[in-house]
Amino acid sequence: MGKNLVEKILAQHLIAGHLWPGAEIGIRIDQTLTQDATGTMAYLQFEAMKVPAVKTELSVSYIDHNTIQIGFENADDHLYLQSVARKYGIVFSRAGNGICHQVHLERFGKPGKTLIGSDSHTPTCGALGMIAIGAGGLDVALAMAGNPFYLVCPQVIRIDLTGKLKPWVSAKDVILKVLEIFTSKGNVNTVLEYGGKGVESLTVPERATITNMGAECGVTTSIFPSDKMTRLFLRSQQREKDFTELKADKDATYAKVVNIDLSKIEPLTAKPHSPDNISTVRKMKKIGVNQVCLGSCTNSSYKDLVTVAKILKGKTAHPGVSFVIAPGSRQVLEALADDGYLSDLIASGARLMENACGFCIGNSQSPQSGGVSLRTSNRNFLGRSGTMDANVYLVSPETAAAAVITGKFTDPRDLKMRYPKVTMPKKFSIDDSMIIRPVKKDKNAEVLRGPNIGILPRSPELPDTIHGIVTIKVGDKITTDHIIPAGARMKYRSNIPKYSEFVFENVDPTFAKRAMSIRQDGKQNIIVAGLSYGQGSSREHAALCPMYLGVRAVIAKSFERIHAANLINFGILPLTFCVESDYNHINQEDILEITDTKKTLAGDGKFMMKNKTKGIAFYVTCTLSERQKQILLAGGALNMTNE
Ligand code: MIC
Ligand code: SF4
Repeated sequence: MGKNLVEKILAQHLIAGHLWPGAEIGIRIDQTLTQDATGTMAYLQFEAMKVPAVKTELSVSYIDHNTIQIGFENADDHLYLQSVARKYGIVFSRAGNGICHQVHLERFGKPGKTLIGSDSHTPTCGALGMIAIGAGGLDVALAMAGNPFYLVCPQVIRIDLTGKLKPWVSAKDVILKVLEIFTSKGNVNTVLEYGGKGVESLTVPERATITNMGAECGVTTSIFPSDKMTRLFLRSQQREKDFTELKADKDATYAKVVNIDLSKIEPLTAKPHSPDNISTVRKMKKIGVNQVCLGSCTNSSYKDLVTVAKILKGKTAHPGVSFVIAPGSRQVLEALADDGYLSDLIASGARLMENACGFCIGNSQSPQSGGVSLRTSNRNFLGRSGTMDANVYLVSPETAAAAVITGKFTDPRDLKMRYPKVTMPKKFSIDDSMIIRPVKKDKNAEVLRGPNIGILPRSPELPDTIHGIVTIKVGDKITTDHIIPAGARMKYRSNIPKYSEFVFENVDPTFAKRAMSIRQDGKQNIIVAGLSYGQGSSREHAALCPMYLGVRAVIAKSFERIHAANLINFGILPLTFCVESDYNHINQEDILEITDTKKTLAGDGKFMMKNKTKGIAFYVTCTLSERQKQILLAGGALNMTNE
């Protein structure tokens, strides 16, 4: 029987388990990436493992998230990361070089390889035909130390693309269509494999927009075949030698096949406050727009920015619109400058930001109160922009450009101009001087720990009885942005006691104080949640900080993959309701109790949870592999490493 692309790459990397969808497998990891906001914890964890050097083929540490540097914290982090990279053989991409996913795609990704990254948009490199997966920092640290990466063997859904995109419709509209079909919940342990005739017309940067935002569906990753387009892209990056052709066998089988005719897709938008809240742009016609932000790791390639430059040439941004651009990488910015497009953008009134995450993570360019912001980024969660009552819509670069001109939501097909044709450079000018390669034999290099570099908190062993208070009860689709905000708070990523003060800040600002005082009284905290708990960012701080505040269990209707793994890594029990409606019988402040935790965990993982306040009981379950049980019993993965 033929194999699909995912099976082929996984089979070549399989170290533990069998490729049976639903079963746990361990795979060899060829490449890792980290960024500065998750990287400091990942490398503190890596240091604790006492391994002399990274054991992967390639590990890259990027500085791209916290580049605003208000106060000493971010700069301390950058120096720590640079010095750790030097000591342990890690490639270091300096601040100013670009967003990790864009740079990795340009300079390092290779068809057929495996990559894990401490960032949920790591699947971007699936555009090159690699298995690229987002993970918590601790899992990335373990992979750098030479351990396998464990995951549930995914089911593979094929997305069969036919037809060609019509003018003014682009890759962003394709992934918004996919989000409309799949939504942002219920897709864990699934890979989306793209195939069909329609794939042939999509360039690698366009494919990257699609694989990048597959993360919003909650899938393990997304992947495209490696074909002629991949070869052209790698050639333009002067690394054609990295090309290998890769495709599914003709008789490959899939869990499901979904057909999408590219020629039928219209300009789409994701409305506030979820990337799966899809509408056509045409329906949004009358809404006025205050801000347009172009960039982020989703849509900041040369093609995206040149398309906008061509649309805006000779025009000025509408007086009601603040127009912001963050190019994806230094390579993109240089090419824009060399080819004259940067001048067109500047002339149109664009406010040029650094080649970094910038506005996307809400640490700058927050919109006005109640403002409408159109962004080409990938997430529009409530408050993520830094303005709690702003309305953020996700759109394609074409729709963004149309709003810059008109000051309101406009279907770009109504601009009454010819759709600009963008030819990708045959060769980009390659300048890797902002990438520092490790020097051999620098084991004695000093690691620089400024005052912002904290210590690694540890979790105690799993207690035999959890007698806890429901410190918070939340609803469906709680994202890790809700659990621990980024934006202005992100500078505390390396200081867990401080960062923990902001857990659930935008949901219930009293949470952290209440949880801490419960912990100080020697009691435990429990979180109760609805469906799809832990969507979005991979930040392990959404587990680490609750752990620090004394959270020992989360009971939810369902969990998202990366967050569930992070909870286990930090010794927090991820429990699911056996009967979903039992969620309705718990209130905040109820006292819940489970006994014999160790025995039950080692057994079938089905716990009887007593609600002491209400005098009732219900069942919750924790379906785990043997390996995960051992981690939880030890109180977290770090307690099992050989420090
Ligand atoms: C995001 O887009 O939410 C982030 C910031 O890149 C996160 C990582 C982080 O929180 O540091 C992600 O996507 O994993
Ligand atoms: Fe950076 Fe935004 Fe991409 Fe996250 S989604 S890596 S914050 S650009």
